[in-house]
This record gives sequence, structure tokens and C-alpha cells, in this order.
Amino acid sequence: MRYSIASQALCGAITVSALTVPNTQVQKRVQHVDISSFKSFPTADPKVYFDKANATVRDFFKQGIFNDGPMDTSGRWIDRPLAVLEEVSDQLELHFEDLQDKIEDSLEKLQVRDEVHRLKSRRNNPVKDILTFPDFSDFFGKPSSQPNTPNNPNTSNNPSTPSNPNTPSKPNTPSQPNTNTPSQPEQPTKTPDNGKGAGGPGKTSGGSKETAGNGAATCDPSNPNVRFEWSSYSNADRTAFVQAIKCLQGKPSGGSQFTGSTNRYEDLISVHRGMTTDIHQTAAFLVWHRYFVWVFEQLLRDECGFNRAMPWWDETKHAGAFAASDVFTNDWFGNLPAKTSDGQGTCIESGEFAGTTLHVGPGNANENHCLSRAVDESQTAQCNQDFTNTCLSMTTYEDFRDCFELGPHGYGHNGIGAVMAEVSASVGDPVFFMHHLFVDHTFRIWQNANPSRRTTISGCANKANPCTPITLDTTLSSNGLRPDLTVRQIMDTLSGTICYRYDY
Ligand SMILES: [Cu+2]
Repeated sequence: MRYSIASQALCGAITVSALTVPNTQVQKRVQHVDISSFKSFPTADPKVYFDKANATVRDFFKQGIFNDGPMDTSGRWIDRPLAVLEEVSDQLELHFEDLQDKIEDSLEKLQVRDEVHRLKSRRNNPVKDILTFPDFSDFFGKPSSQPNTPNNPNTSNNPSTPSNPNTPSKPNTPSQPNTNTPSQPEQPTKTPDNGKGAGGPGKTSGGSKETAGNGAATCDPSNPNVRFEWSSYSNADRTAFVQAIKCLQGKPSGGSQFTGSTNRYEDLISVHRGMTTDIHQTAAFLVWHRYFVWVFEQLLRDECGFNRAMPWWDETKHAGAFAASDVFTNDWFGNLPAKTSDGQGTCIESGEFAGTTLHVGPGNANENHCLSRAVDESQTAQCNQDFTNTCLSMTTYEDFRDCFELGPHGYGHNGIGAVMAEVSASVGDPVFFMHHLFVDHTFRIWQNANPSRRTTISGCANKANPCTPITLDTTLSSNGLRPDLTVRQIMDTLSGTICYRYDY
């Protein structure tokens, strides 16, 4: 339900903190929240990154060559070929596992016709196809004197071994322990609530639930959990997902260590707030928030019976028009009101989270305040495919992290506004997780472009001076909500402790 101009004007003229407006269907409570004191997420001028990015590489990602997708039971992508960029010595090699007309067409668009013809001539060659770009420095628009990523011997020397560990060449043996119900490969058109998707009966949380923290994790990469994009996530799944979040909001807090919290969902807000300094604008950003979304998922599953696939939200499809997405409707997360003329947010009185009172935040305060939003579509417009592709074209973890954190991530938070724009307590708006599922999706796509991106990390783990360098052994904590994990366990979403991919 959208607010009329009249009701907003009425409230703007009244200075009480809450106003009850009679409504034949719902008690409509309208409150303006001053967001002027909120500390917004930092963002950067897109031009800074666009200038650094090579248009060819950005276009290359746009072809979907590195996207996620359904795999067959041996862990091979089935709806599109997989290509892996390998930085080898002074050149870049593009390795294909499977050649189809689609990828050839894509490459032809990228004006590498000669190479495509060479590849076509090798179609029947059992040896892995390799496309080599001799002038690697030009391709990535960076000096060739840059340090090279260590070459993965599996990808360049052994023709029988696929270059991506997500696609093992040998099918998993039937005797491999697997407590999950065997399932057919997901089909791209299937919705996940039909029993075939990752969230179908008998396949609830993959390897993650059973193995967290005990070091004996296993993950069948051909049968991981699949996170389905919202548009192909059925209404039944949407309802189950939103109701599970509401369930958390209705459960007691886990304890006084979650400062300010009055319920289980607010424990998540408190944990994020307590770690705000170290998990933003540091190398921990991507890995900690991936861990945090996983913790959220485990709470839904373990404490609220959520037994379906997780959704994710492809914000690039809604850049500049978030409010028109059916994420923000009466049926699900409630509407997305525009920032009012005086820069205020508006309490959310529609959807499943209508009338939510938050107790953690704003900032370090613990004051009752409503769940509010204040969309600025000029900012959500930056959550677009081109900005995303620009970030995907970055070759180092820190360059990608910085680009995406200050780019689409920051603009998405500030564009939704109000609670979402307030850095430390932004988790108060459940749509936080939809946004961070988008962030995590992009992180995984970036990782899919090169296997080494699942095993290497660099940068600072905190803001100390000098900082503590982040390593694969750095601990990621949720203050006891779920077991601590290491960066190593989080880097590969098919590593075992966590076990998921995205539907595309
Ligand atoms: Cu955050």
C-alpha cells in the first residue's frame, strides 16, 4: 500500500512521533524518521572504477561466461559453457570446458574471431580447449609487470582435469557418503518448491548444517544448495522465507551479549553493529558478510523450520526502479516509499513487516523506532549491470572488494534508505539480506572467473594501525550465533562447511 500525498503532507505538518490514522483494513501508523543523523554507507564516484576497468573485460562478463548455473551430477555446468581466466606468466589464458555455439557467438561479438575459428577447429579434440590472449596486459588494462596469480597446475598441464574445482571431471562415486536425497540436476526453469530444487524435501541445508565447526565438512559440488533468484522463486517459497524471518522476530533473544536486542532477529542486528568497524572498508567485508548471510540462513533453518532453497535478488534487473520490484510489495517485504521532500524516511506499514518496531539502533543507541525506508532511485540506479561488470573486471580481491563495496553495495543501502542507510544497524530492515545475497552472488561470480580466487585473499582484517593482515586462517565470528568459521571455509561456497551456488 502506497502512501498518498495527502497522508504524507498531513504527517509532515504534525510533529508527534507517531500518528494513528483510522483505516478500514489496518491500523495505519505513520511516523517520520529523521535520517539526517544517520551515517550513510560510503560510496565512490563510479567514474573512478570505470576509468580503471577495461571495457572488453566488462563486456566479457556481461556475456555470462563466468556465471553460475545448473550442474549435472558430475558437477559440470549444463546450461552454459564454463570458461576460466587463468593468469599464466605474462599472458591470460581462457580455458573452456565445453564449447557451444552460444559462447562462440559471445566471443565473436568480442571480436576475437580468429581465436574462435581456431577453437571451432578443435571441437572434437579431446584435449582441453585453450584460448590464449598474448597481450594480457592490454586485455586487463593493467601493466604486465603486475604480480601474476599463481598458476593452478590442474588448469594448464593436465588436459583431463577441469580448470574449475567446481566442476570435477570425475563423477562422485556412488558410495560417497551423502545424507541428502539424491536429486536430478536442477533445471533452470524449475521453481524450487517442487521438490527438485535445493530446498525440496530432504535437502534442506546441504553440508553446512551438519558440519559447521567440526572440521569434517563435505559438500557434493554436483548437488549443493541452490539459491534461486527472486523472480524464479515461487510464491510458496517467498511466503515460507518471509514467515521464517518473522518467526525469528518472534523468538526471544539469545542473551545479553546481543546488546539492545529484544528478539532473535535483533541478535543479528546487534552482532553486525558490534563488528561494524572491522567488517566494512576492510578486506573482511566480502567474506564476513558471506558468513553472516550463512549464519542468517542457519538460524532460519535450525530455529524456524525453514526447509527450502534460499532466494537471492538480482538488483541489476531493478537498478533505478527498486520500488517497482515485487520484493517491495504487500505480499512480501512491504513497499518502498520515496524519500520525502524534507529528506525523511517513512515507516513501513505494508507487507509482512508492517509496523515493525526496532530496538537496536539507530547507530549505537537502543531506541524504539520503526522500520522505515526512503528510496532514492538515483542511487539504486548505480546497482546496475555495467557497474557490476566493471567491478567483476578487477583482478585482485581488494580491487574487486573496494569497487563493489563502495559501488553497488553502498548505493543499494543508501538508495533504499533510512534504516538500510544507517551503516551499523542496517540489518534492522530484513531486506538487508536480499541486498547482501546480491553482493554475495557477485562475489561468487567474480571468484568463478579464476579458481585461485577461492584460495587467496589479501588486505587488512581490521582498521588497526598497523592493521592485522587477513589470511585464510582469520576467524570470522558471529558472537556465538553460530560457530566461528575461518576465511578458508568461507572462500569457496562449495568447500563443505558451506555448500551452495546460485541458479545463475
Ligand atoms: Cu555490513
